[in-house]
Amino acid sequence: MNTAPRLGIKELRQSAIDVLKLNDLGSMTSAAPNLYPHMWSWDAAFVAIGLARYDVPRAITELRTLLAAQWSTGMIPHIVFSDNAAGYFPGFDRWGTASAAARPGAVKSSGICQPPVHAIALRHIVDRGRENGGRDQEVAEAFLVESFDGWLAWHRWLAEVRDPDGMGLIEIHHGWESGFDNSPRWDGPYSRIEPGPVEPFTRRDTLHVADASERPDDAEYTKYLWLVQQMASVDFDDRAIQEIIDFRVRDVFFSGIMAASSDVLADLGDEIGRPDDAAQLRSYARRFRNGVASSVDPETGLARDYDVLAGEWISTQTVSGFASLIAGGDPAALAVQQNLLQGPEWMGYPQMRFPLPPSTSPASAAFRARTYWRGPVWPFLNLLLGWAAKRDGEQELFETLKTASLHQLADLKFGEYYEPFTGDPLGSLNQAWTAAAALEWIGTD
Ligand code: 2M8
Repeated sequence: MNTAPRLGIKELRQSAIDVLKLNDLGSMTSAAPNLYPHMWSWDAAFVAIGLARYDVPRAITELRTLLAAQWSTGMIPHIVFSDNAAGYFPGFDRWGTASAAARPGAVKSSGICQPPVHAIALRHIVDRGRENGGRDQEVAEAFLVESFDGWLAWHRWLAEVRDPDGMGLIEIHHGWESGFDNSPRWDGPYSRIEPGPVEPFTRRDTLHVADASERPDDAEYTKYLWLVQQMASVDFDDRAIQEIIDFRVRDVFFSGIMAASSDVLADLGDEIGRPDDAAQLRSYARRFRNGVASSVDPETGLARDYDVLAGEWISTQTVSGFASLIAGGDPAALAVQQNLLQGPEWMGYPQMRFPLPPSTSPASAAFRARTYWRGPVWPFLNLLLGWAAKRDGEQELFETLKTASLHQLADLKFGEYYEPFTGDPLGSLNQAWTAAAALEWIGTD
């Protein structure tokens, strides 16, 4: 049953396509027109999912551009810089990756990564290609064969370098790697950082939002830049970074994505006759699913990050606590999380404008309704949760997320994030992955 609101769907679809076109820089899509004038790794994957709904070859170009930035280690960098150097801080020069040995010389990129949602995007491209048939199918299947080794190297790097002890939890070295930049998840680890001298800087992000208090503050930015300087001091050699960096956290949401994505890539590997690689990817999927499961707090039912330097679990009420729903696994454990997610502290919180997960529970003291990763609702995350619900046969949760998302996005603003109680779009408008999420919701039954 399609419970999507009928009115305005055509207009929403066209507006979403217009937003992706507005952000189209040729062979990459900027994450947002002004605030983020470059390509971001996990944004690109969601953008590709949206593009695949109306232009399979263009979706392929998006992932191909990202993969061309892959480091020789296997790492996929979190920013691939466009030529618009002036628009964003920190830009390529400030990152200090120019002399990093593993960076492909022709492509300017940052030196950290983001969650590996890419195999999921590749799956969508192949599926859309097959549905359309003809030339779309041909190019999608050819791209799968062409790019498989790149994605495999990416997953191997994560498994070997970022989880060297096989805990099933990926270690990150910067809040930016999580994608949840200033989430309360990272308040503890950041509170213990005492930055050394940081070169002077002028931020640009605050120029592009209506209210600067929605963004992280200057003290937070100083720490973000300090970590970048620490990494640059060892030329972004990842193993050396682990020895010196002031931020070492095992990120449970990243790990949940790693589990889900490894399974997807394994299936794709099987389809192109790579059974050994598929078996290895399935073992990664099991390892990270178990890692996520082992982090669940028996008292709250939420999955937790682990602060390596402090030697303690991080207990916050953020949406990352639902990492098990992304990772998949034991149906009984998933049922607990599904109920929690739809319950009164999350989607069912009484004042919610739409029944969608806020990034931090309004029941938590850390909740801030308008501040970035501290409370607002993020449309791309809802799409990811919906995808996982569908995978696991949770049709009711899927329909709830879909209907609410389509209502939320009917404002045609494509906000980066939304105020949970008023439904106001916040951050950047015309955010690319929000438009992509709209296209994908419209396309799925
Ligand atoms: C935000 O992060 C960037 C840094 O990577 C920033 O604030 O400058 C996050 O929301 C991140 O998850 C996202 O990928 C990026 C681009 O949309 O913006």
